[in-house]
Amino acid sequence: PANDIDSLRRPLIAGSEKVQQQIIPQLAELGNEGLDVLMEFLLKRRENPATWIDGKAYQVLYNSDAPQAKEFLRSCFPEGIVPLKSECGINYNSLQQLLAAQDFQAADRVTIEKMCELSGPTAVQRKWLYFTEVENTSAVDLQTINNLWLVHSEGKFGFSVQREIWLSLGKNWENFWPKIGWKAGNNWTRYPNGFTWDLSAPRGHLPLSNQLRGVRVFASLLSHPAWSKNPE
Ligand code: UYC
Repeated sequence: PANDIDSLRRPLIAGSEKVQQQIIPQLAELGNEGLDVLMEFLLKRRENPATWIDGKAYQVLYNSDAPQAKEFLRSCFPEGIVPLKSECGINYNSLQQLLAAQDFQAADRVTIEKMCELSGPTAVQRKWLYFTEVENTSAVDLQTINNLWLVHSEGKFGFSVQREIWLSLGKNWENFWPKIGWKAGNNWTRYPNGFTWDLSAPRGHLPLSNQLRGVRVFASLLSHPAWSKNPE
């Protein structure tokens, strides 16, 4: 295995994203020595904002039973690899943990809850949002939620991904919904079991926004200044 490790270590550090993506699961299969390489990799990159490649490496360690991996994460990344910044005193640990575990369905529920928390107690009670509340939502908090989704989904899921697709289709909802798997022909995808709760879903499939009360809330979210400003 020493040979295998050496032949994987270099391309993990210097290779393209595509190469890195292939190497991470190979290292995961090599036991403790593979985990050591992933830990070294994460530490080396920790000065830079986390990408979905960091997410992949982190998830291997997070989902491993190895005591050394648990101890490493506890001491070096106790809150994960995305800074859980909030202007509203909101705790994003549960969302971080569900996404690290790739439990996208539970993460989607928590995302809806956190969005309501961000708008205050009346929205929490109501369990859904007015578009005016979304317009006034903290950009810092939206970026935190979005970064968690991006980093833990190979860059496939998140509001910014949905925004990019929506803009590329000239904000045409009838083209947008089928593109992200929310509608097929005349049929809305049924909540929750019609949706695809893993990475085989189309880009932009998650997180969900209920369209029952119209598109205005989702339009506000996708138009929020958070997505055109640089991260703070
Ligand atoms: N649901 O169909 N949705 C719910 C979606 C629609 C409906 C929740 C998404 C169309 C009802 C989430 C789509 C529609 C409820 C989503 C979708 C509809 C409900 C839970 C594809 C009928 C029960 C959170 C666009 C034609 C609750 C929440 C209620 C729930 C998401 C029906 C996350 C992306 C137009 C009856 N749907 N929703 O908001 O509000 O309750 O009555 O979008």
